Amino acid sequence: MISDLELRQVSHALLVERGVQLLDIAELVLNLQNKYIPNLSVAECLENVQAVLEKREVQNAIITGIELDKLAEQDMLSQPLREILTSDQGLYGIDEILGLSIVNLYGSIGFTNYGYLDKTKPGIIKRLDSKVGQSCHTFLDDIVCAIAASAASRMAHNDPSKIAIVNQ
Ligand SMILES: [Ca+2]
Repeated sequence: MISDLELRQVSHALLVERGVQLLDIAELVLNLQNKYIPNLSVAECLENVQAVLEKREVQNAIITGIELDKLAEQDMLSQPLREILTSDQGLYGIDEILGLSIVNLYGSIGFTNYGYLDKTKPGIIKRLDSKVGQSCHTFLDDIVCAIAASAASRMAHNDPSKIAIVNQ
């Protein structure tokens, strides 16, 4: 069986390989929370992102989603899935469900943030969403939104004084 350490390293390396740095995700968290939490630092956001990435469920979602994105890019999926993924069809929805499987681990606050990031597409999400060449990020954009939303939720749950304001 793959060890915890190996799975963590592989999932992290996959994010980096696909152009996502943990700092990019931390900046999404900062963007979500800095209007509610005064003096929030990017370091605190990064710490929460790293904690989310420690979970095996999150690592499994990362390696599964990114693998499908890569297979779509390499033309190695059968139809109609290949076409659905390369054109990022809005009605597919399984990419969002995979993201939700991450958000689910962190309580209800994460859902609002997940929806907000998916709709507004700030920072790295926008970059992933703009198609460059043959790149396919159908799953990755939702995974990144979900990690950021989960990190924000984790932060709020760890400090109950922040729950009410974040939930507004
Ligand atoms: Ca997507």
